[in-house]
Amino acid sequence: MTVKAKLGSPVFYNSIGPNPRLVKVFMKEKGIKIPFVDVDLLAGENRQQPYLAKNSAGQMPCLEIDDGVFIAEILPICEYLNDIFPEGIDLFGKTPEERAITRMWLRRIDYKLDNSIVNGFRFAEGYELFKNRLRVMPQAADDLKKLGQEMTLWFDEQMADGRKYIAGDRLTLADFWAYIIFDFGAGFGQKVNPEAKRILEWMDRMKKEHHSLTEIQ
Ligand SMILES: N[C@@H](CCC(=O)N[C@@H](CS)C(=O)NCC(=O)O)C(=O)O
Repeated sequence: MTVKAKLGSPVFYNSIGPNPRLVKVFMKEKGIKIPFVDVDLLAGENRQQPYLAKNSAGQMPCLEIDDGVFIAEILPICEYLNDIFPEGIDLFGKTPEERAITRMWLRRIDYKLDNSIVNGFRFAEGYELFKNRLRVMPQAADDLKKLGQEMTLWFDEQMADGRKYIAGDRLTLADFWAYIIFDFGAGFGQKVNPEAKRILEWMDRMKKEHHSLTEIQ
């Protein structure tokens, strides 16, 4: 009996947005098929009951495990799915060292790119949508967007050693997460820094090699 059969199928609480997109892309890359429940983020369903009882942080996505346990935060969600569906492409790494390196880059993407690019959006173009959900700081938006551009260059410099991917020579979840954040920013007026030539080349390659990134928006 596989672990999957023992636990039954998890359920994915889905919406628009870069965080749910990463989990959907991850599932597509791994060939994981589980039931989805759509939550209307634009209408704020994620900030009300009954969703809040599943994820008290009120954000999307979350994953329900069949014994009534809910997991939020995209990294633990992907790691959990990876553990129970170990077949297919490996986007974390085979050894403790490889997995730690993958997580290191995922954290760097969260802190250096997501925080600046996504909050730059929330505090400007996303202001009306977010003003009653979060502390929005419109006065910080331009600086966050500039920081996003600087951080893009930092990631570009990391690739100066000739690495093929964000975390080195292995394709990892970090590639998909960074791509999705850059793509999100570009969709809302934060074009990828044109000086970040290596990042632009890598994005082009990712898009050509991984159709999940164009199929799943
Ligand atoms: N740290 C969270 C971030 C989740 C997040 O920011 N989700 C966005 C969608 S991409 C969201 O729920 N936005 C609507 C809201 O905050 O009301 C994770 O890893 O899942």
